[in-house]
Amino acid sequence: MAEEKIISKKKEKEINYRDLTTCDATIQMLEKAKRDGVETAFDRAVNMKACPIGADSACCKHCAMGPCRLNAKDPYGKVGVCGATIDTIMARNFARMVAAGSAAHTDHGMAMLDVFREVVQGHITDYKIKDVMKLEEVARSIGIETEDRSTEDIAMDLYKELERTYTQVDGEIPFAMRVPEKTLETWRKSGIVPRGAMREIMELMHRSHMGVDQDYNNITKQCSRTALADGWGGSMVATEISDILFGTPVPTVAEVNMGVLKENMVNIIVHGHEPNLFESMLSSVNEPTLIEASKQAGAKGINVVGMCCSGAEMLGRHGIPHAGNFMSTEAIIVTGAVDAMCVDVQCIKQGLVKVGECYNTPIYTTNPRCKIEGATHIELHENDPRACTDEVVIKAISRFKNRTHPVEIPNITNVGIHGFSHEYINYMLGGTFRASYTPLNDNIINGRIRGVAGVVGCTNPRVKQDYVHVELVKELIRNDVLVLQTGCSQISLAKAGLLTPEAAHLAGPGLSEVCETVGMPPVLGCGSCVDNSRILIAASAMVRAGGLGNSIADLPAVGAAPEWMSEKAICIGQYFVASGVFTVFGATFPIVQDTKFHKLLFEGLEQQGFGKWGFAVDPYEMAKMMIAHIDKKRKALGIDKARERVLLDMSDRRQMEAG
Ligand code: NFS
Ligand code: SF4
Repeated sequence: MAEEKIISKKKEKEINYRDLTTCDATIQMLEKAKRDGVETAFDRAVNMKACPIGADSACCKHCAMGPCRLNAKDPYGKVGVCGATIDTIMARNFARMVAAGSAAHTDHGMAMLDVFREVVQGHITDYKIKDVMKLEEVARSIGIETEDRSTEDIAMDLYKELERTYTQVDGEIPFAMRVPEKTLETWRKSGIVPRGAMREIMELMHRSHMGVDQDYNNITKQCSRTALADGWGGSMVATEISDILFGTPVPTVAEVNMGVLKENMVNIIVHGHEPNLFESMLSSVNEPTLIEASKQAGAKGINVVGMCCSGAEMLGRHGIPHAGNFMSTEAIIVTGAVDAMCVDVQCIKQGLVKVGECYNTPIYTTNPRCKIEGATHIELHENDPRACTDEVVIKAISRFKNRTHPVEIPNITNVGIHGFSHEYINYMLGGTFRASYTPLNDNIINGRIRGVAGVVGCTNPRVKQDYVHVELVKELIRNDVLVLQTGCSQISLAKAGLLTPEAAHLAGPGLSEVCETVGMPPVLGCGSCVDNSRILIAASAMVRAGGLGNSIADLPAVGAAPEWMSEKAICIGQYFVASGVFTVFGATFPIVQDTKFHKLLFEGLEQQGFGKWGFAVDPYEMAKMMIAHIDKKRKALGIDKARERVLLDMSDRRQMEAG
């Protein structure tokens, strides 16, 4: 599979950046970087031949008798020194990715929960409970009494309950109560309802150690359990607590792309994942004395913009502009206009520091978990977050005053609507008085909407940036599939202008009719990667609303991460699959085809009542697979005929209108 790459890698150093990305702003900056003699991940990807054995996951270095390299062309021709088969080796490698991905999301969620506890106990005063209604809803959803109780009492109970998501030794995590019954039953039968994330990750690390679990079936079970501890655990807690502390997103008009930088302002980028840094930065840049200081320095003011998932969350919560996704983080520094890049955790390329040095843009790390050699560390302490973010602003102002490099900002911005929380989708489709998912289900049952797809995840320099995301989503909506988005993928589509109600004309007749009636875009931006949990909640709500089967696996719903690169993405994929969703990945898949482990992930899991994995590099092939799956589910539900009728009806009507 490693050979099936979208970009043909050239031996010679001459790179045409148009082959590597469809983002015009990024191309402009990469070309400038080339003139300036500056290198980015795009250049390094061309010059770094991916190890083919590693790409197939046919290499094990879990002990010093190895590393052992098996041959993907003859997968059963050889075993490791300890006797491990290709299936064991691949399953263990896969397990380690799931464990790392789950750890990243759950550690993020736990950090949010720490902040929440300290806020509730009054030790942190810079953050507050902003959304009491959401607090009560989340509390009720896991059986906490809210009637006639103080916000503090409810919040403390919620804290104690949610702490179990991480620390619980035995029993089911609290949000298991949100899982549709039949889905939960499938998990229970397989013994994969997560206990606490710490326990699941620990056990998965243990079992994938040399000489422990050497049955790929059994390893896969613990992969599912650990991944579910992320999706229905760590990530879901991160989303819900962030909403409670900082507000539940509602549709908000916002700008994306590099044009959101302003030459005459102090530009600060916040990049990473945890909203507490960004919230504090917002407070700092609105501080009158700091604004005044920026003016003293000759700027028109302070301009804060987001990147990656930090930014994706701020789009829907506050309408803060977003400068670009993962593969644009180095390129944007090339503008020379970035006076500070402030980061916390995850998806932060070490290469940023070097590019920053070339353009006199300092990178500020703020989280004790993430320091980078050559970056300046200014730690954010939640009991006094402004100390950190004020200092970054002051330093940025001084960098503005002493800008040494000519500034070139690509003059491109794209306006779109972001912030479709599952609460809002409910409200939007159901109306004020009967908020529910029933109208969505009705439109699926009557065939106007063929099905629902979650298209999410990273960008990756091994595929043409944004291209697969955009083409896939266009193809899906053209076929009446409603698309929900998060993370870097959402930014790809926002740049392509599809997060607007006007994009409804690109949708098929059924979906466009629904979009026009409701006034919504055919592509709904739901937030950051942890906000994939919103998609899980929406899927559960669809099951509960009725008419589309009894489990998530029955829904005409699919998922995709077409340009994935991170271990977090693999974990997300596994929790979608374990939740019952057919999930297609692009770029590359770290498993050898025609092996037993491959068969299990791509077929076997579905037979056990879960979803399954899919893989395709080409966006059109990917769309075809996803639509075929949706149609299969429609058929099983007996609603395939309704769609034919509605489409016939529509073409009649159009003919009548034309005539
Ligand atoms: Ni998700 Fe967010 Fe982007 Fe990928 Fe990275 S920022 S958590 S991992 S690259 S979508
Ligand atoms: Fe080789 Fe087995 Fe050691 Fe892996 S665990 S490196 S397959 S001997």
